[in-house]
Formats: sequence, C-alpha cells, structure tokens
Amino acid sequence: MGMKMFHVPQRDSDTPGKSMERLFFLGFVAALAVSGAGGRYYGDKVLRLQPEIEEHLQFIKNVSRSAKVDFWKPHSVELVTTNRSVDFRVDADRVSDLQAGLEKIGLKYEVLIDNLQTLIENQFDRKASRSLDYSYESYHNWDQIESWTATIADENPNLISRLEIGRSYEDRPIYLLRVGNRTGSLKPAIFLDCGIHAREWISPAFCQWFVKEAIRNFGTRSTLDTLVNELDFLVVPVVNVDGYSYSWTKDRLWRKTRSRNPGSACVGTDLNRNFNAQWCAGGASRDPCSEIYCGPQVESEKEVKAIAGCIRSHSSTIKAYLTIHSYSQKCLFPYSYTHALAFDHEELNNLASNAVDALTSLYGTPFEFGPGASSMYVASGGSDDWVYDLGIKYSFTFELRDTGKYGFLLPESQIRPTCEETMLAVYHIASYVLNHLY
Ligand code: 0X9
Ligand code: ZN
Ligand code: ZN
Repeated sequence: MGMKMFHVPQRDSDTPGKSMERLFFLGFVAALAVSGAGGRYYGDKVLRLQPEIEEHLQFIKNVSRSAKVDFWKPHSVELVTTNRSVDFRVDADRVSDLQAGLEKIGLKYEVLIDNLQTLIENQFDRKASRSLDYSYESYHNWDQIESWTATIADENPNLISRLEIGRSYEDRPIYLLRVGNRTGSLKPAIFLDCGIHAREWISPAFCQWFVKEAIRNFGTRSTLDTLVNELDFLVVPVVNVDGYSYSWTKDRLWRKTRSRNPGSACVGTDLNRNFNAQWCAGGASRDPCSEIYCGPQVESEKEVKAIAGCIRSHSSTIKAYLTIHSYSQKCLFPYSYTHALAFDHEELNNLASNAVDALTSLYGTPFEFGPGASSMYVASGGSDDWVYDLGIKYSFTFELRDTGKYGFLLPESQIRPTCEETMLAVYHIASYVLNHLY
C-alpha cells in the first residue's frame, strides 16, 4: 500500500514501521469485537451501598452468595465492613429484587452506573485520530501492545531494550522494557509495572505513555531526560497478559490470572495476593472462586515468578518500585498486610504527600495517600509489601482515576489527562530517589 504508515515516535530517523500499520487495523477490529460482544452486561447496574449496621453486612453477605453480584470496591465480600462504601455490579434481572431488599432494611445506596453495557461501549469515546501513529490515547489489546514493545525497542536501540522475563500460564511472553540512556556504568533503577489486574485498562495505557514520553524527551534536557540519563526504568507494560487478553475477548471485568484451579470450576488467582508478603493472611481468600484468591501456594503464578524473579535478581540496583492500578485515586505505601507502620513510614508518607501534590497541581484531581492497610484495606500477598520487605524502600501502589463514576471503564478521553498528571507524581518520586540513593 502506498499510503502513509504508522510509526512510533522516535528521535532520529523516521523509518516507517510496517508492523504499526497492522496494529491500527487490529485495534479497529478489536474495538468492534468488544463493543459488539453480545451485550453481556446489558442492563446491569453498579450500586454503591453505605452499610451502617451489622444487619446491613449480613444482607450484603447473603446477596453475595447469589453469584449474580460482582464486587468492585472492595473486591470481595470478605473485605466489606461498616462505614465504608461498597461498589458492586448486579445482574439486570436481579436489580429490582435487590433494590426492594435494600429499601426494606434501610441500607442507603446510590446507582453509580445505570447500564454497564453502555459504559463498556462508551470507553472508546475518542474520535478516531487522523494520524496513523500508534495512539497513546487509545486502549490497545495484547497483540497490539506486544507488537508495540518490539517496534519501540527496535526503533530506539540507544534508549530501550526489550527482555522476556517469563511466560504466562497460557504461554504469552511477559516483557520488560529497559528504558535508560546507555552510560556504560551501572545505574540505579526504578521498577514500574502495569496490568497486574486485567480489567484496570488505564494501567497498561500509563506504562505505554511513560515509555513514549521517555523517547519524546530524550536529549531535550527536560526533567524526564535527566531522569532517563541517571536512572534505568524497568517497565513491564502488562504483567497479567492472559487476564488482559481475556478482558478484551471474553469478559471486560476479569481481574485475576487465567490459571486453572484443580478441583474447582473457578479460574484464576489474584496476582496481588500471590506474593510472599504474609501470603494468604488478612484480606485474601483461599477460595478459588474469590476475586482475591491467593493461589494454591505462594508464587504459584508464573506471572508472579517472573516479576519477583526479575526484582530479586536486580534487587541491589532497584531503588524504587511503582505498581499501577485503578481505580480510587490513591497513592499507597506499605504496609497493607498489617496495620503496623513501616519502619520508613515518615519518609514514605512525606514522599507520597509531595508526589500527590505534584499530581494534583495539574488538573486538581484529588488523591489520597497513606499506608495501604489504613487508606484502603488490609490485604496480604501484595507486590508492594513484598518489595519493601526485600529492602526496596520506595515502594508505592498507585490507584489511578477515577473514584467510581466510570470505575474500570474509564473512557479513552481520560487517558491523556490521567497519564499526564500521573507522570508528575512519578517524576517527583524518581527525582527524590535520585537525591536519596541508598
Ligand atoms: O487490592 C489490591 O490489590 C489493590 N487495589 S485494586 O483495586 N487495584 O485491586 C491495592 C493494593 C494495595 N497493596 C497491597 N494490598 N499490598
Ligand atoms: Zn531482570
Ligand atoms: Zn488493581
């Protein structure tokens, strides 16, 4: 075809990439496939409940057994307590019964999302760009992201190299992009991962955005250019590759891995409950059907093995760990497995506070910060706590936009502002780390 082709932005030449052209087409087809996926969630609602008394909790527990509800925040009925709101999805055919029940016992609620299917279709709300460049303001499926990792590394050999750090349960490669100017000397590194939870699509979008910005800024003497000169960023754009693929083809709201559980019909383990940090204690479940299933044993998941293995083998150079999730607009640091404060609590708290100030300065997006256990909920087996106990002091979990209006279905039109504001927090932490090497 003699038309203009796709390319990933790069510094020097302008070599068109054939693979990027293919990506565009795949993306278009994939978008159609998801939005037309039979209206699986047609008429489903997401409710936000405000349980106040024991009777309310009991009611929620009973409802949860019907299997026609899906907990969004917190992720499982096990984590529900009084005086904290609960967001969950209800099947269309159960909505009116449930609402009647709620009114009867005086459990206050609001309808966060009225028709989930509409929202799923409306995620793709950006007008198709005229440009044939790879779009960082669109969501991409795994095939597209995989090709992107190859192209971006090929086209920027002086800045980016791609490594396969392991393979998933379904044998997809897990890639790490090493982003950093080759200086010859061993540089301190920051590990950044995205897509631990499949349905949190804004997270892989952020990792791609970060890499794109690093390339765009290279040689410009900007903040990011300095950081990329002095540090290596080890970026895993999608950790849970199987789950992410599944969220594109079968179930938009899938969270866990896709590993089979012997003796159970339920599939998958929660990767963020599978790390070796008080594994399967509070806030995790031994039930394979739970969304917070900790797995049959610690590090049972190949995806955890890949990440943990890579971090272990670079643990002396890695100075910070950032893991990107959504939603709730929070910056969390250890611990989540206990209410006890981390040894470095004061420092982490100050750093989180300043990082969040930087983030908020751009668009005023409010962000909370604090230890996971008190700012969100107790949850063991998480990557941030494991990394911290390994000796990597600056360990943070970011929960990006929003606070529930769209939840996991954040529209594409919010990718740019979300990524831009998050970049400021990442710059802040990276600069701080550079000035506080240990
Ligand atoms: O529950 C989680 O794994 C994270 N929230 S999410 O909504 N993205 O699922 C929070 C992780 C906080 N850190 C630990 N629990 N260790
Ligand atoms: Zn490695
Ligand atoms: Zn998550």
